[in-house]
Amino acid sequence: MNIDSEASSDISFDDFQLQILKDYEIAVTSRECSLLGRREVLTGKAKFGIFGDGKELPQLAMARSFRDGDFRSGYYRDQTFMMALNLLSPKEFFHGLYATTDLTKETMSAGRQMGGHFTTYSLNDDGSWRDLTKQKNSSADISCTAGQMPRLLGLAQASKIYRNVKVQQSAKFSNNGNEVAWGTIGNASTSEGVFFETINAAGVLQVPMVISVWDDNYGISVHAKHQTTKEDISKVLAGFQRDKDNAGYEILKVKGWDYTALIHAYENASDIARDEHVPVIIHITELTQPQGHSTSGSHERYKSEERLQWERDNDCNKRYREWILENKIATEDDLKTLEKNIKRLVRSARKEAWEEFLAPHKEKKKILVNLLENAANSSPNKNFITKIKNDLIAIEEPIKKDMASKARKALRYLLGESSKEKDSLAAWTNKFLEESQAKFSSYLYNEQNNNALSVPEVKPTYDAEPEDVDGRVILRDNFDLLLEKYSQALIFGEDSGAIGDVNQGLEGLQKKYGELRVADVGIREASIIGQGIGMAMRGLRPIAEIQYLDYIFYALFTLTDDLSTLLYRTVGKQRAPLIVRTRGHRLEGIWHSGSQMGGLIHLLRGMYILVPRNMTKAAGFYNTLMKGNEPALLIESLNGYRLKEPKPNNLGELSTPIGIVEVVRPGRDITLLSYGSTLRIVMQAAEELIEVGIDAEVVDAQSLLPFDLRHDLLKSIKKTSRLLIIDEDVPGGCSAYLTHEIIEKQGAYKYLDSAPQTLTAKPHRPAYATDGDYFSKPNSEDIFEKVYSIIHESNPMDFPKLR
Ligand SMILES: Cc1ncc(C[n+]2csc(CCOP(=O)(O)OP(=O)(O)O)c2C)c(N)n1
Ligand SMILES: [Mg+2]
Repeated sequence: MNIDSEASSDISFDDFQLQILKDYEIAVTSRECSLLGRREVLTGKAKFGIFGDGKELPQLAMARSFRDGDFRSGYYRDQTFMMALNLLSPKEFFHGLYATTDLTKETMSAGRQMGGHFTTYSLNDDGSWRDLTKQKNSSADISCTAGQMPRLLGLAQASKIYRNVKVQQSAKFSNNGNEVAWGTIGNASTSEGVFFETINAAGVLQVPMVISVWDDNYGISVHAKHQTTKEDISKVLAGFQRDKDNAGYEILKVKGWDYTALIHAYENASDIARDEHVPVIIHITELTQPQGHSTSGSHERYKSEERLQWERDNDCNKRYREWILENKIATEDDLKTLEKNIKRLVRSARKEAWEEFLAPHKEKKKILVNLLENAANSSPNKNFITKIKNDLIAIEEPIKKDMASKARKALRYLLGESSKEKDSLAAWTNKFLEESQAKFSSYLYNEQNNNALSVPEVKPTYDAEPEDVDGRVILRDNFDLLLEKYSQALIFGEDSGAIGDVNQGLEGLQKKYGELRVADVGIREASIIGQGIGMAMRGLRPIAEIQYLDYIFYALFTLTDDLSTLLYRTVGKQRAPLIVRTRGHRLEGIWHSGSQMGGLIHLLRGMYILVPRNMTKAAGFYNTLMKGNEPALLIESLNGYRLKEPKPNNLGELSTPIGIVEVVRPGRDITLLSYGSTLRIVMQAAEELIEVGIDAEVVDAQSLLPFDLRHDLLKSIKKTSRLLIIDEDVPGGCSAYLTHEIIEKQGAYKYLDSAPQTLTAKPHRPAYATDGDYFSKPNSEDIFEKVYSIIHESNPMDFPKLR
């Protein structure tokens, strides 16, 4: 549907005039920032710049319809929107460019993200939630094109849940689900698969989501003809348009320079999404890039002169200005004065930001110069240290690296000396490095005391004669209790609803808790995770199910780029305590092997990764996670659902501690570390080894991220002096990580009498069926022989060669 130009109907003409001029002021301010921003990069003060020029006008219209409680999930072009909502000042914009590490100045990420990545704060300094309904919210951007889409879905779905489910303590998160989630995306980024996946999912779910496509015909240098069928995303999406018989989308198409049409379209979209919970797509066409894509290149290289001229003529700010004059809303003189003032304001904002960026560095430089001078005067290497000092003095605009590097190099010239001047320099350097490092490395994990690591262990307790039940029953009954206890909790995944998951771990729970809290979803892993991220960011406690571990890779980018970095990239100001439930290990077949742990533990730093050996342990982990605030991936052992376990009588209460290993079989000759289903095979091998006189200690890792916070492995190795790590990942995968943890971090090498070893699956994907498994993954004979060979090597007399 095309929107005609028509004035906003809700306000008086005078107010509308004022609004127009206010918007013009913001448009010009934003543009001036972009123009000066590019210069800052070209003169070397900033490293990279990507700006919102050419996209100002539709963002002003979006801001006009954006209300308290709403959420944005967008991308790097949205500086004008943020400025319109007073969430970004010109000075903060420049701090973003310079990467100032002070969060009170670079309010988006304290310099962790490039400029152009926009965030608001959902959390107070103590980690408690702010009242999100009383502020305008922007979920923290990521750089990956279309990476904002999955999260957008969850942000929108939260409104649907809050409107239709009675959730306790929801006042800070929603007012009857009236909040809209606003997405923005570039035209070229709609080529990404996850764009279409999310669009489809939101149409199915019917959630209040308004997605704007800023269409400037290009994705860097690549024209729309290479990006989009028919070169027109709204034409492509036309089949999603709702009609009288079918739910779907409202699709609007507006020209990006047409102010009144934009205002009208956004008001319309807001009403439809907010009131009816129907998703809306707004395709904004005829946008431009006055300075090209980013500071990395110039668009003159790939745009024709004709196109460049068209962009100059149709620049939205220019056409807006012409429209203001034509309609006599202001005079040429009025606008010139306004523009001149804005230029001055932005220039002084830039200057102030640069001075503020430098001020703490200059302060530190002064101190360091002093320390270097003193150290030089007391050292036989005076000349060398003085040179370093003079080099530092010559740096007029010092950064942290300059100081760190000079101080550390100077200390090399003081090797072997002892003086109080040297001690002062060393102490200053240590403190400087520690303080600086924290600025770049804090908040990978929750550092507040509301984290899951501080949840105390509650051991399972049993009746005198406990019933032996299938593992899946333990999970099911525990999930039942969790859903009862936490009205914020909800579970969704492929086949999770009506049949209660493929292994009946949720059997009967949809009937009991309804289709919104225990839900079936489409086959679309990335947006399943997105649902979880977005809902968790709005105070819900989603458990997103990925049907089998092998299929998590369809969602891996969302997990690694978005979820794992959220706390870090917002310096602790946003979180998404999403629990990802999946099942794996010891499956059979190339795409059902279920054990690609190496990839996951490396790519998902920022999440917990838990690998319980049975369902009682798994239930305990879920209970622990619900009491904490961190995202986690929990892998249930697929072959454990039908294994009998004694049923604890404290389900819902028992809790497995995170980051703690468990010695499941004490022994004295060698430490065998494993996890998940493989652990059962290791236990079997340990029983066989005792028959040849080898007494193995078996340790269950249980928690890979974090691993063994108490360093219990070190204690075990001090006793046994030998270590074998067994898993079913590829060689050098998770077992290499565990080796690093134990040998390097825990320092266990000092206590080893044999080389630490690993026994893993083969490097290829596991072949199918029993023989495929036997010859692909470690079996009990492999384990027996490997242990035997280690013992044989150290004592060939008593343990002669086996074969
Ligand atoms: C997943 C991913 N692939 C590639 C890039 C590199 N990249 C950054 S912006 C961009 C073009 C995006 O074009 P469009 O979506 O039209 O947005 P525009 O910059 O034109 O507003 C590309 C390819 C990226 N950031 N992420
Ligand atoms: Mg584009």
